[in-house]
Amino acid sequence: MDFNYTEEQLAVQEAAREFAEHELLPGVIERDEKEMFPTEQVRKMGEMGFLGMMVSPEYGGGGMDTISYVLAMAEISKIDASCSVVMSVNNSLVCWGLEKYGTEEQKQKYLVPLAKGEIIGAFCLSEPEAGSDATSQRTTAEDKGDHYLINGTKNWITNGNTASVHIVFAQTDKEKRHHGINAFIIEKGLPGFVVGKKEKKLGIRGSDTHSLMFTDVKVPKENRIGEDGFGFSLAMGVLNGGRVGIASQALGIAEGAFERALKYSKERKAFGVEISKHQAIQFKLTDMATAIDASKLLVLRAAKLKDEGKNFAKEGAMAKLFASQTAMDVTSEAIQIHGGYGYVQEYHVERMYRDAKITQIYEGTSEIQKIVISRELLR
Ligand code: COS
Repeated sequence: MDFNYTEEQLAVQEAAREFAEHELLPGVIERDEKEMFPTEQVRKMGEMGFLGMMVSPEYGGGGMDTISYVLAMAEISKIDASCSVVMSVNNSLVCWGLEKYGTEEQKQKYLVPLAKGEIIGAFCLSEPEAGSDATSQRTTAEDKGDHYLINGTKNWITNGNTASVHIVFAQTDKEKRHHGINAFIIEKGLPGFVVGKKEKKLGIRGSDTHSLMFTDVKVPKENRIGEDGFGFSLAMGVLNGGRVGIASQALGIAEGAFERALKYSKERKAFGVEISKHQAIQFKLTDMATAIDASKLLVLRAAKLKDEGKNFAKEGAMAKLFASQTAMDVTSEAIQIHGGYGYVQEYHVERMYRDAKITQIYEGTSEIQKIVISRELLR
């Protein structure tokens, strides 16, 4: 494996770092506290090309590889995971699937503005009773000839209120189980489509998470993605890629907390010396840095396999499983190193600790990643 980044990858990483430090850091504490969606920041991310990084330039995207994407994701996540989740969903779960499986009309109408960041998208798979058990979709899509009628409820939808375009999964033929599931492009504002309550969350509090209700929502047939019954395959394929993005988000959160802890340990004095001179702190920093490097290698391996068009489901799941645990461990230790200061807002690490937790839950819990990995191992 080549560990050298290309000039272009380094330039993307640098641009993301600068952007995060100058545009995302100011106000990040307030946005978290007040649960404010980062409207202006997301608009700028769109202008910078961060919302459609891997989409071909033909459809308004940056035409970049997955390595560039994960490097940028990590940089944005170092500062503000509420912004990087918007980026992750738009790039991995919405744009990628539309580009790969959408019709030319769907791409022109939806992918182009999504890739340019003029609008943002949402991925609506989870339901009140179907999170990990994603084949048990209760939302129905009744085939009415030239259109489908959608009925049901979706839960914990990132970008739920802000998105203009929702990729919604629904069961058309229950007899066929997951082979009867379809994916639809549903525009916000269609009659019968209601955005439910905004969730109050432990972390990523700037992001906009809602339940969505569909009552007899009429969706034209041309808004189905792929052949009849292709929806579940689409969801699984898209989530494989999404998990690499979330792994890089977890990596970035861990890196951000580590950088702050390292800096603080060289400034703060206790017992007459900087705390970095104490072996108790040195060992913590060592464990944090080692786990971060291991996470980075797993993330880059998965990204590289994806770029090479090889199967990366197991490697992506491993990256997410390990990097999300690393984010939990490193943010916790970063607080410990900061002591009392770590427990209060202005040192940032308490927010990172809260933000880290979701990386073990969304786009497949750690337990689901273990299912994906073990099935591949035992295949
Ligand atoms: N990549 C590609 N295809 C996959 C896959 C993966 N990682 N995991 C499962 N599949 C396919 C299987 O090959 C099978 O297809 P076929 O019947 O055509 O062979 C289909 O999906 C169903 O799989 P299976 O029969 O194993 O179903 P199970 O219900 O036992 O398990 C899991 C499916 C648990 C893997 C699936 O429901 C899952 O990934 N759940 C988590 C969903 C998730 O991430 N939710 C978060 C929502 S977005 S925030």
